[in-house]
Amino acid sequence: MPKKKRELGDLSVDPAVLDILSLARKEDYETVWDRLERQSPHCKFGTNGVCCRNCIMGPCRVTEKNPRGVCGADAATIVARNLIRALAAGAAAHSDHGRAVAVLFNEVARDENKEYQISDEAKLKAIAEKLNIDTSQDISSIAREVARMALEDFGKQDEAPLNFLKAYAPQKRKETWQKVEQILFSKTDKKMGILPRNIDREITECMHRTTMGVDNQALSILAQGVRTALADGWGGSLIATELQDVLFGTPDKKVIKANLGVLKEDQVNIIVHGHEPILSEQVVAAAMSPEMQEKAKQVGAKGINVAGICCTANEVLMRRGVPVAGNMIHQELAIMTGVVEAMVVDVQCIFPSLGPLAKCFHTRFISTSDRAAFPEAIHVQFDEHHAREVAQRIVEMAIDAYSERDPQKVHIPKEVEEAVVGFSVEEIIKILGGSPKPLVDAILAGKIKGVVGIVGCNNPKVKHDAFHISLTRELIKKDILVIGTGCWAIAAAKAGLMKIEAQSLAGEGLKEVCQALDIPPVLHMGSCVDCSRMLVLAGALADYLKVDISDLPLVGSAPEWMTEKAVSIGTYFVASGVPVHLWPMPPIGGSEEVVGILTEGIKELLGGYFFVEEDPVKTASLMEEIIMEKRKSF
Ligand code: XCC
Ligand code: SF4
Repeated sequence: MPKKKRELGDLSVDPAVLDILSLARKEDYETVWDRLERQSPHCKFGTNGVCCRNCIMGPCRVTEKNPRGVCGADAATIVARNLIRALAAGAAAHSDHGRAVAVLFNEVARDENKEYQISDEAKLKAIAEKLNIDTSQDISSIAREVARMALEDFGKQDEAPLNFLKAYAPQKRKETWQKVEQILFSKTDKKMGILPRNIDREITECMHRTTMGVDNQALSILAQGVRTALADGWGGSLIATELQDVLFGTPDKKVIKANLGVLKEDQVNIIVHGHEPILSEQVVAAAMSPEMQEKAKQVGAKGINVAGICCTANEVLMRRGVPVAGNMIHQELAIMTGVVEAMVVDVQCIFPSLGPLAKCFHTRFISTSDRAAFPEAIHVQFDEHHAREVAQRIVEMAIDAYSERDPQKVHIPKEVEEAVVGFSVEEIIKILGGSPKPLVDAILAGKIKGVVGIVGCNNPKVKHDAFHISLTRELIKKDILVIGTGCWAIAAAKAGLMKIEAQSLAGEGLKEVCQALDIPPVLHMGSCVDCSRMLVLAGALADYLKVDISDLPLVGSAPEWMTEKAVSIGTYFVASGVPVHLWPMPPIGGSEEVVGILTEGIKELLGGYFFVEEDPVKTASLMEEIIMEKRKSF
């Protein structure tokens, strides 16, 4: 007997999603929700983090009755090891993205790649200044020096902290990290470094420590997790963001369109999905070229329409104003509209279900990265040295597919919203008139009580976008400015919370500030790697006030998280001094010790900590309490 399906209305708050979902049920297209249902109920050992597969004496599952694995590892060890393995994978994803950008940037700086160029010299100089590089040299010498310091952070073998962390983290926070290392050493007699030395090394060390018979104490294991997360936030992700800005331009304020309604019935539709703008920038440029537009007309289309999904969407909407078709959950639904000629992907958050699904349509599902293969995909190998040529080939494949579109299968939801996006730190400071002072003043005067940064994913276990949107609405009502990235940002854009008109949903104080600055009360700061922009903003406020980040009325949240990357992001915010809310509960419930460290113990040391709450309204109240408490000493 097949299980009873969840009611449509329980799956998402987005009418475009519900529209396509009822079509999917009618046509029997399989979705992420169907597969979730078949995987439920989930294994309890996995959910609580107490299943260990780290050696072949196991797999071991510890319980109260059976508290040790074959090697003798207890629940705390197993839970902590599993957690930092996930964290390391997340940090690896962000940082491998950062590496690709750094390697390309180095080639561009050395004139070894003519397909890309330095687009933002002002940003390059600003980065160089932070890194203490002489900016009176010519641009390519500055670029080479910046590239060297970025690449060094992936490969240096000394014990000094990362170049980028030293250059970007606020003074007081760096002192805090050093102090924490000393406290941990004096309390435990064991060195427990938390300042990252080399991005790859910290990830490798996570793997080393968590293999059978190495690090078997929760605190020690979690300290390495903190170090790895910091290597991501103030290292790999930050390098990705900063060097992408130099190559492709620093985002500025612009208006975009969001939701599945951005797809066009009379045009060739190309969806770029994944994470790295190195590919998507070129696809967008090729599609916009007069030559390709002309080719599209020859097959009877009015033109070529590029739209994004996931963080690739966030990258190209922030810099190019490209419309966004949706967040993570939309990837299968977009193909079901029947009008997607090509779905072009690189890495991360791409369902392997897309290949077989695309086969039900004329859609070309095109993989491009040498790091990622998918069943039933057409692989077009991307190559930075022939980027334009490859991008053009991809666009041509989409144009070819147009004539195979089946009009019977066309179903485009009408939903489209407008959003004001593009809030890089540089743009925010520019809007503030050149210094963080007006924002700080508004916070001091209580017009803005504090700032909450929301990040992260969609997870079909949680009603799609529901938590994102109600939490955001509750916060702005309470005069709390909301900033964020990733699939949250796309949710907020689709819900109209990033329109100027959304000012009317804000409390009186926040509304007044937003009106004066002509900004929405909810700010899109970019993709997941751009969470580094939030760190930089927090650092700028802290340095301006000569306080630590943990003194500021800031809170973070990942309310519909699912990826390992979110574990790393949450942890680097906590380690940078920010309390972070999570929902769903991470897989740590099997160890009270680990839960205790991450929700309490870590607070005394680093100022940040995790808390879990299922209800958006309660979450907003908890955040307000934290903010009001911080304001007392502020
Ligand atoms: Fe992936 Fe970055 Fe999560 Fe969206 S938010 S589901 S990680 S695309 Ni980062
Ligand atoms: Fe079991 Fe220990 Fe091996 Fe893990 S490392 S599978 S707990 S024996």
